[in-house]
Amino acid sequence: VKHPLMNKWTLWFTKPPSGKGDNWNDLLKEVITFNSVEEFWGVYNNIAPTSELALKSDYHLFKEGVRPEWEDVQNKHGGKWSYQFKEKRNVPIDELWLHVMLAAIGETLEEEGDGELMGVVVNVRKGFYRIGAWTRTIGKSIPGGGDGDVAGGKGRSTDKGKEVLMNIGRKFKEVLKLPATEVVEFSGHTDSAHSGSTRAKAKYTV
Ligand code: M7G
Repeated sequence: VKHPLMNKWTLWFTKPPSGKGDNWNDLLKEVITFNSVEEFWGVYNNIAPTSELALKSDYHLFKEGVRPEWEDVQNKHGGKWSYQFKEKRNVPIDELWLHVMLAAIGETLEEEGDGELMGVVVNVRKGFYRIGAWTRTIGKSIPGGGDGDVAGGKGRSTDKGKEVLMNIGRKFKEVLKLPATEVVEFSGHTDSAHSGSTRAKAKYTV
């Protein structure tokens, strides 16, 4: 018996660069797509844990049909909640990443019908791990996006849109078991793309 997931999910891997001239696209690899709990564990039990990955590796778990890139049509108006764990030795990163993946595929990061969560990602970097949750919007209606936000008009901030994002941020922080004193930041992908991920200005925090 297979226990179906609400969505199909695709695991992606970013290989560390092997030399110069490697661009983002050469390094990003699609691994496998699954849509049941059992298949998830089959995949999970057969891949290297995050703690054993080389620096500059990433895992991305995204809804099927969404590439884990800013440029994807479903991401280009969106952003991400993210948090950096700086004490790499003391962080149970494998457990944290597992819990984030389970929250994503179990659809507990957002409310049914939000359609905001695109995927989750873990980055292995010198000096830190970063876990992120990517959303389709930055709390605004998307121009021509047909998201039903008639009253808000094109691209205008809406309280409802922002509240959906804030709820995802709060849930994400809870899954990461962060104390209230820690801050999880949301930034839009266009800011990340223009200024480099680390310098993107936080738009919201929880
Ligand atoms: P990062 O992995 O988000 O963070 O971006 P880091 O700075 O902590 O390593 C690292 C670099 O990877 C970026 O500066 C881009 O060159 C490239 N990169 C990352 N992402 C998520 C994308 C993407 O979605 N599209 C493109 N074109 N490049 C990306």
